[in-house]
Amino acid sequence: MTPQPRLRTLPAWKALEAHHARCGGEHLRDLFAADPERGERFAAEGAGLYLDYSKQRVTDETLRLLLDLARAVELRPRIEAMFRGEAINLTERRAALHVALRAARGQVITVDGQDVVPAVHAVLDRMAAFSAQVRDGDWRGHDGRRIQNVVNIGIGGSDLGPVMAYEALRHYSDRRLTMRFVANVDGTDFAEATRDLDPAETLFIVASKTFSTQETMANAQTAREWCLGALGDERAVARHFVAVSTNAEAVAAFGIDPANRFGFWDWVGGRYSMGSAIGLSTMLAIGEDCFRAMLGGFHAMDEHFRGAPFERNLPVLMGLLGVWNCNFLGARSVAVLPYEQYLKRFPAYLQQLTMESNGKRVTRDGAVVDYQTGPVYWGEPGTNGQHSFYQLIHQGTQLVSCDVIAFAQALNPLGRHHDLLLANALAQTAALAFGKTADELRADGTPDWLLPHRVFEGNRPTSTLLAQRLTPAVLGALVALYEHQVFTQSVIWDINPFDQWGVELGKALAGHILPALESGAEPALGHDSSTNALIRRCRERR
Ligand code: G6Q
Repeated sequence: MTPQPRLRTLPAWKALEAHHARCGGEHLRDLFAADPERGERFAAEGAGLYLDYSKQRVTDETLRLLLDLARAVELRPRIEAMFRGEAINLTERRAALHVALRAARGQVITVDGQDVVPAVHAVLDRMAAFSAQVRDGDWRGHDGRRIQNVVNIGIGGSDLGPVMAYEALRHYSDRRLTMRFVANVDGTDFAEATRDLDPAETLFIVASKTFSTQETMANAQTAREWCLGALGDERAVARHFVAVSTNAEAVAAFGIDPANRFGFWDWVGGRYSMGSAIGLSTMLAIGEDCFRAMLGGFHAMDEHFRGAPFERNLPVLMGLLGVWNCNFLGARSVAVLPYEQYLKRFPAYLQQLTMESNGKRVTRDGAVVDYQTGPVYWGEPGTNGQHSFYQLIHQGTQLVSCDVIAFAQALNPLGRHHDLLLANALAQTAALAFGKTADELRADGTPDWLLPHRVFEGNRPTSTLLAQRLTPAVLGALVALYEHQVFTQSVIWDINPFDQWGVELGKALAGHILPALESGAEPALGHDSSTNALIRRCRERR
């Protein structure tokens, strides 16, 4: 029998539908007017983060029904199954145990009967020793010169986390090291990342779980040639290349000393791996203590997610509010708006975390869903976005929900800059919620003909995440918050957030197109007529 999706048949879901039909249109203006305490009541705190969700379009009743839904889909036991290391990634038959990467020494987490925490800490200790050597100048290049540059080569989960974390924690980084990141197979990425670097002073980290990813292998090979071309000795590879990978054989075949491989495990998904050895570039930049503080932040949020009652549980609340926005209010996208320049790559990082995880159309047992799943995530740091796409969020025809992220303290206090920044962040959430009515505009002297253009409907939902300042621990907590929000939503939508079959087809097709592009002769082009014509055109113009 063809499996059927269950979600919409659940009484808890039907209750939400009925509730939405009754009061889904209520305006935030009225909700705030009716409850002077709303701004303080609709808030929760955990792991150093304060979440204000009072500007979400929910009432106490909505929250109660959403929490009923969380119980109906058995969220609590599903969280436990993840933390216990069960093989919850069903299609790949493995655990999804990123929480073990930040478990405290001595904590016991077993996979297939084996405690994985000692191995996690053994790798962390090796990373720490290596990072200290490089940062202290004890790890030298082939000709004895100090390493000044570190280039991380990796893509997807082996790039986005490391780049984001480096940018986010740059304030804490050792400025003597130049950090670069190469991901794209487009040669420009490598060329621009290395054009001003001296190979004798450059260390490459080849970060690839499988050590077989086409882009990463192409870039690693180019790096090898670039390095050996200058240093002229195969033995230089041992001083200028280290690997982060689960694939020991392929690392050795590349010529990297097995002693310079930092391993991790198949129960760490790429987009959940920034706390593993994939974070080696992060540790090189910020040092062991800051890296461990970041893991501490992750861990604090893990504990909060596992232990806090759902009504005060940040990832659960954000997950449920996201479901409400997406499935009931019709918001198909979420804008992530960090009012913190150091978080400029955070939206890009979140895009992979959220969309590769929850961009799925079938349930865990293969039924085609009859409801929306993961929304589109996008964003830019404030205030820049205000001068660009905020127009659509305020006055466009589609509903976008926003996550505004802000910090009470600046890392670079400069005159009034931080107050200006914060004032903008808070003003935007108020403007999005309350808008500006025709009456208010008239009272301000707006002429009638201009009113339709100047009216802000408001009622645009936002969540505000506030922390004291952007520290390594706060970054860890923030990332873990989104990881667990994604998990919460995947449980509601009954999908597997830990696989990514949707990236396979394009990879396979590229493998077929490459020979056609590279061959000189006109081959029997076995593709569709559009692809054939494009191949021919590219070849003619090479
Ligand atoms: C993430 C994905 C994917 C992966 C890259 C790189 O969850 O699995 O983005 O991280 O394809 O893979 P490798 O690390 O194996 O090179």
